[in-house]
Amino acid sequence: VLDAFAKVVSQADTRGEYLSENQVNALIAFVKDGNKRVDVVNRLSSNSSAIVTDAARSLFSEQPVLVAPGGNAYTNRRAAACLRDLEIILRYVTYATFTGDASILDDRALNGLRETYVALVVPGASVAAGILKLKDASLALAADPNGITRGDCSSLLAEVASYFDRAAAAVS
Ligand code: PEB
Repeated sequence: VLDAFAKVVSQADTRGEYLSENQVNALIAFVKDGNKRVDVVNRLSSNSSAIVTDAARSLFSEQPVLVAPGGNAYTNRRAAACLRDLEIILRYVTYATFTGDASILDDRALNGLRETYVALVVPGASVAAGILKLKDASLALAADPNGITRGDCSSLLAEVASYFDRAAAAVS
């Protein structure tokens, strides 16, 4: 598991070089925007159950076959597994957002996930649709200017979006 600092250090070490000025400047920007990053993580974490249940409800209403008899999320046990999966993805996205690096998401959640779903006959495209619903709700929450000093969060929000896109691409 890497973070924004460890990643740059390990890349420099592989080349046997000092950190470049560009790399140092990128890390200074990372530190300067640290409060925004932590605020976004807090918002997503403290609203996680609403984000997840809304995403699942919306997915099931768009794709009712999932919860109809014979559907992959049919029976309470499977519907619960589906909610749990979305919760896990959201949690790892918050970790990646916090560390500023996708490696924890890749290594601990996405690696082998497609194969797991194929083996379980879980429809990957539907999981991806659910993840994109998590993304939309999360970005709306993260960008909500209420109760917070306004600032430019565009690059941070693009980064958060990229973690959801990465997760959706990994299963679809
Ligand atoms: C991944 N999901 C399921 C299983 C595993 C995962 C390992 C099998 C074991 C179990 O049921 O607990 N676990 C999950 C994950 C990590 C992990 C992401 C990462 C660290 O450890 N079914 C649908 C929807 C979708 C869904 C489209 C969006 O129709 C999910 C939710 N996942 C789903 C379902 C099951 C499952 C298991 C329904 C149960 C399948 C079954 O038992 O038949």
